[in-house]
Amino acid sequence: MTVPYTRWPDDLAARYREKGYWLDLPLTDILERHKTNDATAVVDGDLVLSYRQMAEQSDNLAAALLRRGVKHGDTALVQLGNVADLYVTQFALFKLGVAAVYALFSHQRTELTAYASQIAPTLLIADRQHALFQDNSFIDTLCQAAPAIHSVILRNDGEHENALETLKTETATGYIATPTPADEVAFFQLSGGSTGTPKLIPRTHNDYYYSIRASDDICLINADTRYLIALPAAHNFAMSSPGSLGVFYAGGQVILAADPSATLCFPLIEKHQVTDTGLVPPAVSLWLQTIAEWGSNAQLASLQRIQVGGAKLSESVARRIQSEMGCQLQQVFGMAEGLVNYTRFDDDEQTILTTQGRPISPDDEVWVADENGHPLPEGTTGRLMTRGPYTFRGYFNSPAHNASSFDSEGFYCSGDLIEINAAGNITVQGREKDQINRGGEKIAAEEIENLLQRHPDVIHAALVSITDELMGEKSCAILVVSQPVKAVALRRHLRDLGVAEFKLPDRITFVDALPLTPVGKVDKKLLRQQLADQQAQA
Ligand code: OOB
Repeated sequence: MTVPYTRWPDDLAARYREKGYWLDLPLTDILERHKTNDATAVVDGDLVLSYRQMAEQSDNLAAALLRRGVKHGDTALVQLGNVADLYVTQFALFKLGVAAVYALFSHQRTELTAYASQIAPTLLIADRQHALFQDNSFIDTLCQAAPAIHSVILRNDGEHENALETLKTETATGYIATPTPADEVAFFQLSGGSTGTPKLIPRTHNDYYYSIRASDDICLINADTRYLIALPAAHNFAMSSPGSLGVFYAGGQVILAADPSATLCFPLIEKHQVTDTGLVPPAVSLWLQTIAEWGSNAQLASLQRIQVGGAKLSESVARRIQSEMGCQLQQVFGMAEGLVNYTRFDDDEQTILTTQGRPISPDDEVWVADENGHPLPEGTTGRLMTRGPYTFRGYFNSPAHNASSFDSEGFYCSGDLIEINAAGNITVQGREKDQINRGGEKIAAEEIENLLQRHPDVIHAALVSITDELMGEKSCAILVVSQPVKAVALRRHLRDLGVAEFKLPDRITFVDALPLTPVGKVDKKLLRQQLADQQAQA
């Protein structure tokens, strides 16, 4: 059985093949190219894996899963942090032809349950080190929500016969990979979302592989690259822009860090002579602050380039990167749905400092629409519309949401407000989607509003962004309640429901009634304005 997804129309698919974007190769090819290479592929603390070892371990794992009843065409839910096992697992599942959701390590019950109930996985791979999997109670709940799960493989599960460590060492004799066809779903990316339930993005081998190869060219990735992954490794930025898969394609080295803190990353950069990394803007600010406090950037001497994306980088921070960190800046404006824009290293300084770059592909069609979907002239701000050889054509199993996210020609409306200059470079000016971008971590307002409204004392809830110097944006919940309730109790309520910590409101305020627009929707623009006014007065 293949995983259903919305395909590209035949004429576009033919063009993408003709132009050499789609090679009809599965993503397993990335590792296949290097399977006899003894060079280091991943450094994960004291663990160092060569390409050959990664190829062997992923074969072992694939064969062991097959013996446990996992089949080609199945789906899987995987939650692993920034560990080499994530990549071993990913290649094993590509080899088996199992389409997985790679949940972020910060995800909790709500997110995992939502993903599992959408894809009905047969396989769950998780880590005993995650609080949710310390005992079996959540596994039982998850299996109720997703009864097709028949195999549960846990990392750090001692000597258990179904421990990930056990499966990786069960030798695979004569294992032959059976990836899904290159124009089928390879795995699911996670949408930042703007709706009540987190949406899944089917990515095919063909489209993803193209974005990886093309990113490598633009980002100057080669066998000498030593790339530090300090953002969540399962996020699209860290996986493919150029991310781990880009580095593996080129035969370079991935160095893993559990988080982007300077105290953790600076010594890793020095020890492993890291040349490249990708960060979100708040991490850049913290790195700059550390350099200023220590009065030295000596530990970063090997770092040649830094990519910054996920949220808007301010020009003032951008200006400090070259001089204070001693490396070149590349801005990255991407989305898990597909389209990725980069500034190029040979762009003029103004472009690198003040724009979010231009698309990867000559066949990325990007234009700016007004609120009625009509094209706007160059240099005006409006809605980003795009389609292309690696931009998806529909969320998994979401016909209603797809109907409003795409126009009749298959252009995806990302919800970003952008401007495109004469040279084709994009500047992100704002956002129309109901989402908070908390330093690169995305919060769908509706998801949290729904959870807040499940508290017995909450009558109405609105979640909006407030500006924050470090994070860019933080979240504020504005509530109408039936009786006084403490902010701590509301946060506890959200934690009890099991939602990622970064989605908890940073601020909670109470009002008698939420302001409404003339059509009767909550007037979030007014709420944001009122909060900004309050902030200005404080
Ligand atoms: C990346 O992917 P997602 O899916 O977590 O978030 C996409 C959204 C964009 O629609 C935009 O609203 C925002 O994140 N965004 C930026 C930005 N990069 C992403 N907003 C302003 N400036 C930027 N440079 O965030 C992502 C995926 C691949 C590569 C890089 C980032």
